[in-house]
Amino acid sequence: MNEIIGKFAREGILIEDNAYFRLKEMGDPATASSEIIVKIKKNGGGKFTLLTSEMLDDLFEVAEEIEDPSEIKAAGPISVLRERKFDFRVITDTSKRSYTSGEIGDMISYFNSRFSCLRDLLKRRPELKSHVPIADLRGGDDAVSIIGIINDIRTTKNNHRMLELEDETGEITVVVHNENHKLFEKSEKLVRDEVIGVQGAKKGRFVVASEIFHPGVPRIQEKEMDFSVAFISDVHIGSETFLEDAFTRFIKWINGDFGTEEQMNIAADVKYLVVAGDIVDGIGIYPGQEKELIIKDIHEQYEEAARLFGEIRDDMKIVMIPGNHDASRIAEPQPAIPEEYAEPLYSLKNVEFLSNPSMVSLDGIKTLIYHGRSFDDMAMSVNGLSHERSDLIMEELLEKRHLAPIYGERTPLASEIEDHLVIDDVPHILHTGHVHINSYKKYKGIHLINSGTFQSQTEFQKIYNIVPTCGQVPVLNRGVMKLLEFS
Ligand code: D5M
Ligand code: FE
Ligand code: ZN
Repeated sequence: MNEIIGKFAREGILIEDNAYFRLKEMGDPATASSEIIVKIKKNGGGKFTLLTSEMLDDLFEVAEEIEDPSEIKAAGPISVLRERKFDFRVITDTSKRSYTSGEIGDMISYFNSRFSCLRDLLKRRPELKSHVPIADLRGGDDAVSIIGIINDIRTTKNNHRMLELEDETGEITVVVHNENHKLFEKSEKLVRDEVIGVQGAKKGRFVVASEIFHPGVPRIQEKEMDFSVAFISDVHIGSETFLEDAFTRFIKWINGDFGTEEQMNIAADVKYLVVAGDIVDGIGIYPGQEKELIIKDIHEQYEEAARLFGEIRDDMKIVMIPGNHDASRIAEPQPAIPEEYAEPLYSLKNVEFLSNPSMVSLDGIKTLIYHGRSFDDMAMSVNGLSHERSDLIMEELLEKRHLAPIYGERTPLASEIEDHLVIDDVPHILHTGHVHINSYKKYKGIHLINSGTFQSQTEFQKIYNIVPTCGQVPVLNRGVMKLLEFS
């Protein structure tokens, strides 16, 4: 974006930060810059002018006051900006904050970070206010409460459940009796490495649980939206199973050139397009993948992605995170798609590249974006959870306040100094992909959205019996979920 600063600098105009950021959000910043320069010159701007945000406001007012329709046309980019004022903020992006030296010390600090964040949330519950360190538990205590991380889960021969719970002082075995039906059922959804609170009684070497607590989420106050957001993921450009025709129809729709009148009205209202990973198919992701690739070079895959995403109208803000097929580090949190692999994509000025996961504010709507790799582990570890019902998995992850609680299974997690996959801030929207099957649910006021795929069933998915839902795009239309079909 230095070209904008350069353009002004050549005219002797300096841009204040705020004005620069607003300019950057414009549909067509280059043309708008030219028009602003003309206006400043026309108003007799001196040799050195500082373009402030207030000056931009004044320039809009000038545009508003113009009566002659031909003049309104001339002020095109400015009036576009007036209609589309973006209030886009990045709340968390770990791209630059995420680092690890790979030492065992990091692992300890990683779990300490996870434990202390989640314990702070659990401590707010009245039942856990007086929790004690595990090492301080005495025999014969009637009622105790503890908070710990689950190291292991087993079922005994008599079908009771045993949890090994650890805090920074020690470890204890928690027993969940199968006669306590409700609690036993709840304990079926527990997974290794999550942080829970337990209320119970100390009996010998064990704590017999009477209640189990998750950090949990409160019901949130829903926020009004006067705009729409479209969600996609798992485009898999470069694969022979990428559904280019469906994707092209989707682009035509978002540009206002396709669909029924109602669908076109929705398209006109869409300000943001969120892309939750697997933009390209990548290379060497699974054995035998090259046989299914049409584009066998990662740079060329992103070049093709840039061609397609570049067709989207440029007053659409596109927010993009990587998935397990993209060229980022594979361990989560994954930094943004690296520019060195995706230069042509980076030349699109309306795309924001963020980490997986990331949290952004779209005009005040907090949106947590996560590709969803951990769903494989959740579906495998918990009875009743499956790829088809990723909405239920999202519910579970929100209650656990962690996007990928299980360490050391299929989801590679980087043991950072901090655990960036803890959900410390409750979002209005949780958007995921990866499973290639659309799902939607509103849970405690939070929109849980899985955006399916633009890839038809692969050989790999046939083996796992995964039947994708293709070319179906969820759109949050002023707070109401609409699923649009492009396949
Ligand atoms: O994931 C495509 C689909 O394949 C999605 O439904 C998840 C599933 N998948 C991917 N990897 C695994 C493993 N390792 N086990 C089980 N299921 C898996 P994609 O990331 O696009 O390849
Ligand atoms: Fe995918
Ligand atoms: Zn994936």
